[in-house]
Amino acid sequence: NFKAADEGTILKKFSENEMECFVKLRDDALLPFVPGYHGVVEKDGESFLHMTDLLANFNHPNVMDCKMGVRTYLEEELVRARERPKPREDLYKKMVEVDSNGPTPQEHSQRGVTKPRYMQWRETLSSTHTLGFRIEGTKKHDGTCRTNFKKTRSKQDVIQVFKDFVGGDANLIKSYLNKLKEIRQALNASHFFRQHEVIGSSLLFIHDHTGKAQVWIIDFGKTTALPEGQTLKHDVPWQEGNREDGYLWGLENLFCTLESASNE
Ligand code: 4IP
Ligand code: ADP
Ligand code: MN
Repeated sequence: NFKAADEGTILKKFSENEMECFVKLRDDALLPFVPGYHGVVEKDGESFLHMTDLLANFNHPNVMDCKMGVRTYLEEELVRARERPKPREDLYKKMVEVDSNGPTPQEHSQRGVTKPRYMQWRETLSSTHTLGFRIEGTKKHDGTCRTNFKKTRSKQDVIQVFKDFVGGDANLIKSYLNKLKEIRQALNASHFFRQHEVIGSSLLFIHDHTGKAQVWIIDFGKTTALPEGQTLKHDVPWQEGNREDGYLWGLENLFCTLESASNE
């Protein structure tokens, strides 16, 4: 999905929706917290979004991707699956790999699960439903990657992953907490945030051995504008039809979780 580009920049596979978000973010309070956007680029017959490489100012960075919100799929995907269910074998296989008892007897016999069914299963297995965010993956300075967080659900489990991620450095946790405060302020001031359903977006945590730490808002592939005049609160429960994403509730829980980690 990504390609290297000129010094300090990267290319991400083009998405119309994500491009529109980057354009709207150009004059929004969130601009300082999203990757710099440098337009659309064609390469080898494919289109890409050209953006700043957030890792460029670090040496041997440690990176963590936290997917925000209580819901990770669009309401329209739910409607589609209900009207015209399309069981997918790839998602069935991913489910069985984690838990052979995950699929229902019917799903086993058809060797397929629908996309929202798979996404909901992922949400309840991880901390998405209980905390409003989940850890997707980490990459440490030594190159080791971890993506086996599908069952990381309890607050205590999340605390442990964060403590390991910062190598037990409480100052790094404090720096991250300050960054999250800045992001919360920017979200509260953002018109873009009020007017969009933010689904599948992540906070990208980056630090290195110098103690430098940053948090970025990334991935607007499924961030969708609401109808004119409509806004979201982002901190109330989702019920089908209200399009709420639980982003601010998740941010609050993430903040409390990091505070607990820094006090341990
Ligand atoms: C993936 O599940 C992620 O949720 C993807 O989201 C999602 O892509 C995939 O849906 C889904 O299979 P795992 O993480 O368990 O592998 P992201 O790209 O944000 O990680 P979408 O297109 O929903 O963003 P499909 O339909 O692409 O398979
Ligand atoms: P996808 O839509 O495929 O999920 P994301 O935008 O979430 O793509 O990016 C996937 C991963 O790529 C992130 O977890 C992060 O590690 C890396 N990444 C994304 N954007 C950037 C960026 N601007 N600079 C550096 N790394 C990035
Ligand atoms: Mn993503």
